[in-house]
Amino acid sequence: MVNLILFGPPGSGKGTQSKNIIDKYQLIHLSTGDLLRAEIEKQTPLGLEAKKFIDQGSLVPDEVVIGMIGSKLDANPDAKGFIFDGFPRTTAQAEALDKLLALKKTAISIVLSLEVPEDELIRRLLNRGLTSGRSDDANEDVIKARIVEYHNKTAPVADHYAKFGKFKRVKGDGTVESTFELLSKEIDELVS
Ligand code: B4P
Repeated sequence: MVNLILFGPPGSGKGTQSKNIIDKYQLIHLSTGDLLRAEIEKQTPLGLEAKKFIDQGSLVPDEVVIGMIGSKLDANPDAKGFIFDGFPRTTAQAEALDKLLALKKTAISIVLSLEVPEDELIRRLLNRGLTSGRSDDANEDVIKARIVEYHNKTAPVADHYAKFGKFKRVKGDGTVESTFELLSKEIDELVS
């Protein structure tokens, strides 16, 4: 079983590359951003609560996203593997994920971290905000708040997996195609 974490700051290409990876490697895609936006769209109590955080560029509380991921893992008992996109975003989430996977007698295979300079992240997200309708892409202040959250709360997740030799940086500022080639090279080594 191959379990990947696609890691990186907002706008680094996690969602974009996940789509390519699931097509090529038949992994189950678990994106906490997509799951939260679906809850917001349906106006569920969880979605209404999460929206308050997302609109400000803050992370949603750990227990909310950990619960969502736990349910999705249980719902896919026959999966060949998972790609975690946008999760874990805190060390507490990483520890919870490790425990959830251990219960299923599996573990994270590798964390692939997309490295993109900050000015390019801001440019991409503002550009997406022109058409996405996403409140968190709409203005530069919220985008900068998301990047600050990333440095304060998410970047330490890299150390958590580096300790186990499971963290790999990948250049993410090329084209979508060239970045996918670099990621594929890493994943091919795992599946071969
Ligand atoms: P996410 O949906 O995960 O948002 P993201 O990080 O902005 O998305 P992503 O990184 O996948 O976007 P991509 O680069 O592919 O989270 C949104 C919010 O939900 C968070 O801020 C937080 O509030 C909450 N949340 C989610 N998960 C959480 C968790 N685990 N814990 C707590 N809170 C959580 O795409 C960006 C743009 O760049 C696109 O327009 C794309 O087309 C473009 N792009 C991508 N690659 C490119 C390339 N190579 N060249 C040019 N443009 C490119």
